[in-house]
Amino acid sequence: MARWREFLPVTDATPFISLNEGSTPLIHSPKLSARVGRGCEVFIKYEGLNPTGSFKDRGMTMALSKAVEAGSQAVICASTGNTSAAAAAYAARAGVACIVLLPAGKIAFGKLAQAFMYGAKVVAIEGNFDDALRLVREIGETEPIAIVNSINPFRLEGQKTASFEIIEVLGDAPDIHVLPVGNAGNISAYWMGYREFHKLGRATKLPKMTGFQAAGSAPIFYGKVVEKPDTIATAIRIGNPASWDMANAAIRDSGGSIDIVTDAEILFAQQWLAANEGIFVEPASAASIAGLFKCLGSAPCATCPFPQIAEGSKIVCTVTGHGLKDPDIAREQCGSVIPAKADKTEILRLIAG
Ligand code: AN7
Repeated sequence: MARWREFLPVTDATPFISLNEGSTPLIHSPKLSARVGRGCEVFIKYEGLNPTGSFKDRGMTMALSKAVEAGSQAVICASTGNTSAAAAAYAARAGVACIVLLPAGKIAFGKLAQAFMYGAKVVAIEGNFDDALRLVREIGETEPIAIVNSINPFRLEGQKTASFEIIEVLGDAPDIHVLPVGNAGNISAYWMGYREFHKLGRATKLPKMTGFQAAGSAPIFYGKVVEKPDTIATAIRIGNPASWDMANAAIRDSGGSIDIVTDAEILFAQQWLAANEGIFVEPASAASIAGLFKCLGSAPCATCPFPQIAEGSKIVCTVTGHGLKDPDIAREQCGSVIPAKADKTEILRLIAG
């Protein structure tokens, strides 16, 4: 991300706490392009290939750099898993302490393993992400600990660089950008990045920002706080998003939409993407692909931008985190082996069946 420094709130005095995040591949999907039809092209921004396996690294390099610049000795965040993994890694890199508040029992195992290995202090609270974020805000008021959740504005500054990379590769902004929405920081950050490059003349247009929430955790779609959010996509199990207003503005100002996808649709899309394009993402990330399928199906939302899509449009779907983050889902969904003796004849018989 160092190459975007001139667009980031850093000076020569800012230390550069980095693990070479960003510059993730924008992968063309022939199969999804064919499904959209009319000469449209679909690209997948594979954010699972960041150093800790999610897009959170883009924001965390900035948050930790600024925290260290300000003299912080410790950082804290609430998380559904990926923010804590990134915070723990960048804090380790910076040599500062890291405390993470997680909703007990609702964190995918890969993410928990990361927080442990990077040496964070892991606190599992009885409550959901929204409770954890409220506690982090309270702790930040009285303790000398820097908050590195996306209420820290440097996080979104870092995350906006994904838009820059997309414009760089496509030569312009896409027409539609589809992404999962949880705490709503990422959709706000992408919109910030697109507008910034548009203003600078590096893009001639702005994409319609099209967000998807899990049906059981969809406060923005329903327009009200969800007290008990629920979804298999634990990363986006959030009932009161921190960047709610910014996300609404991005959706409204871009002519985009916000819609929901069910857990079944998410799991189908996750398996479809892995089995058909070789891209393995975690369930929350698959919400964007599930959303694309919904847009193309018989029941898109009232403001869906796809029915009006022009011939040859470019669509980008962000997939936010790596599939290995949540190994239990893979085991539950499709984990079956074929037991066999170490015998060639038997193996050939079994694989032919
Ligand atoms: C894989 O880690 O909120 O709408 O605490 O991990 O910007 O919140 C994670 C969110 C999408 C939603 N996909 O992004 C956390 C956390 C994945 C995620 C989202 C998250 P935002």
